[in-house]
Amino acid sequence: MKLSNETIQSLARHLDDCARQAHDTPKITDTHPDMDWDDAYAVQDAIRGRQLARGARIVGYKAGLTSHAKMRQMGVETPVFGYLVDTFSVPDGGACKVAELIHPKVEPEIAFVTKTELKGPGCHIAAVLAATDFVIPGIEVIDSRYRDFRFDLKSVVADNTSAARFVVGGQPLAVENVDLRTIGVVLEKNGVPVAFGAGAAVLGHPAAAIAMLANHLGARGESIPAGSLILSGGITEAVAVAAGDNVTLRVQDMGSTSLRFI
Ligand code: OOG
Ligand code: MG
Repeated sequence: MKLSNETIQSLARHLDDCARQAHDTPKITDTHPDMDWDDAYAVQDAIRGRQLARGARIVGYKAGLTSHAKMRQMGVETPVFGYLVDTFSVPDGGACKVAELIHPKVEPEIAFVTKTELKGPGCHIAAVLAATDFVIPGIEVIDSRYRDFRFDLKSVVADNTSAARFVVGGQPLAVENVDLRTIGVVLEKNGVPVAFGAGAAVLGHPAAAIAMLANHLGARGESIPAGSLILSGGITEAVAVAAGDNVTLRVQDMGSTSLRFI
């Protein structure tokens, strides 16, 4: 760790305030270029602590920057991990208030729900599939607190990987009944298909993102509890949205989920 606890707490307060007030900020590595990975995850943990102190509950985790489309769009080369709290959740078909966000974008994802604990190191795709209760379509609404979505990996980790809102819905599917590599996804904005892909866009197999997450948490002495919801990462580039937009994600054999921006 390169930063003092005081600096970590003050960066967490700053990013948390930006999210609550829908204000953007330059990326924090501009002022703290020596920040290391442990510092970045420590800032993320401190933001989580602030949210939990306000009454939020952890519901799961997310992997991000797991597809080449996303890595290319953001100019980075490795996945990152964050957490999900209940206050991010939008009901299927529900409304998401744009005024509470800075510059939201949507991502088509496959969400996993676990039935047993997953623990790294040594976690692999087969262990993830064995621990998965079902998969279900999920739209993640990301909203980087950084100006113009301009960040490096450490800044985005500190910012809980741009997590803001999510919706899941459609037909839950048991993983033994589906090849998640070839499953097709269509993201529609206002009835117009705007992004398409297949599951293999995420690290060759979306379950690989969950295994990476378990191994990442394992290195920190943490695990993924049974009953967790995990977003495996955007299959395509993220799509910007504005008030008035309706977004639907259709996933092969898994129905659809949607949300409205107001
Ligand atoms: C970082 C979060 C990326 C995903 O699914 O790739 C992410 C960002 O692009 O702002 O959630
Ligand atoms: Mg995402």
